[in-house]
Amino acid sequence: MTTPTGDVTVDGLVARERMRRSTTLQLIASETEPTAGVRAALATVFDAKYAEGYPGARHHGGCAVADELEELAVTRAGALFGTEYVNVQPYSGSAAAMAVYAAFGVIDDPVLALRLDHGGHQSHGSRANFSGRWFNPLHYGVRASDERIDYDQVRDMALLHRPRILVAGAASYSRHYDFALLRQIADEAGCVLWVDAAHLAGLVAAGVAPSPVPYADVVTVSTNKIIRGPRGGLLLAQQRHAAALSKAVYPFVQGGPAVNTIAAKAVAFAESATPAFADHVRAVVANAAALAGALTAHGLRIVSGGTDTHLAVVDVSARDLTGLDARDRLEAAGMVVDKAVIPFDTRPVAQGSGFRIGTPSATVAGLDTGDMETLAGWIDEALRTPIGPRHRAIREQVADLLAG
Ligand code: DSN
Repeated sequence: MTTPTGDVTVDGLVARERMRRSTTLQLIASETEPTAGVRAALATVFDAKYAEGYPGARHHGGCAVADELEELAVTRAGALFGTEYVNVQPYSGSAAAMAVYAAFGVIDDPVLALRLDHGGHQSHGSRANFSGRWFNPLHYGVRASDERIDYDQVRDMALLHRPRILVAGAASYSRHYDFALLRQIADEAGCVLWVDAAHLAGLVAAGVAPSPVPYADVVTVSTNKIIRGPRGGLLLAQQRHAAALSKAVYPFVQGGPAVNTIAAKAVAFAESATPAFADHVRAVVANAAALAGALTAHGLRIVSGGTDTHLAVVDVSARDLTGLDARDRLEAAGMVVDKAVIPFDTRPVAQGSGFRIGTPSATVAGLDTGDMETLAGWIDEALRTPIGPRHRAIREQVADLLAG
């Protein structure tokens, strides 16, 4: 329960959103629930503090406590991920991404990343994003045969185009990466290896996915996906890149950091180092595998045949549905997902032929692998018919499940 704002209109919207979140199932792969400690840290007096610069070298006065806080967050993140350089100031994963471009690239440099329609992210060279407008985007893809990254194509393109930055990491790719091979390719091509671990970082912190830290020049993280932290970003890098990255974050990309968010990140990093968090993440991954397996048993195709992570992309083209139709039918039945494109999709991005599911929020809500079988049945049923009474009935069953 949050403290009322005193603004009746805003409080009304907060109440409605709380009701929506507690009575429907959040299966959006990039969402989790911040912990109570994280939410408490966000609402502290640190939200008033200006602290442009870095500990010991601030533009503003009165930063001694803020310095201690930032150093604490840096130390905790360094220990959690085993990295030399940490920057806790990025406002978001996208702001951290922009700092990577600023630190390592100049306008028009070639940047090689996973195709957006194969699961990549808009900050990896979408023409609608600064990365595709100010840099020269080149894209590798997944193989048609197994929908896994085509590392031969990565190498061929890297050697042909000699990009400034090779990017790994994605928004909708459910398989582990071969970071050692990516490092080898980056060395052969003489480029920087940037791993966008926005989605992966929580899995890495819990030890359930390979860490990019030993291999990448720089790793970007979102602290609000599987990590149950505040909405924000994080940079991890080799020490030799410290000066370039620090200057890129502040003052090139950002002004004063959100000090209350840094407090919440410090809380989240400590919580993410506990055995309880590792157990939680193992349950997230087990739930994703169970849900993907149960959906397959209902005849739905999972892109790449399954998942190693917290997310999966479900192909609905055989049901003669678009991803948008699927999203709407599922939401009517109380299950909130994202529409998605599938590799080699023939439909426009605005519709797509699939939907993306993720299990972090459902796992926080207490659901287990047995519940995933139930969900798969509801998903299958909700996809079969246009929105109607059966969707409302499933929605009530979802609410009952969440009410425990
Ligand atoms: N919005 C995030 C996601 O849904 O994956 C990416 O930034």
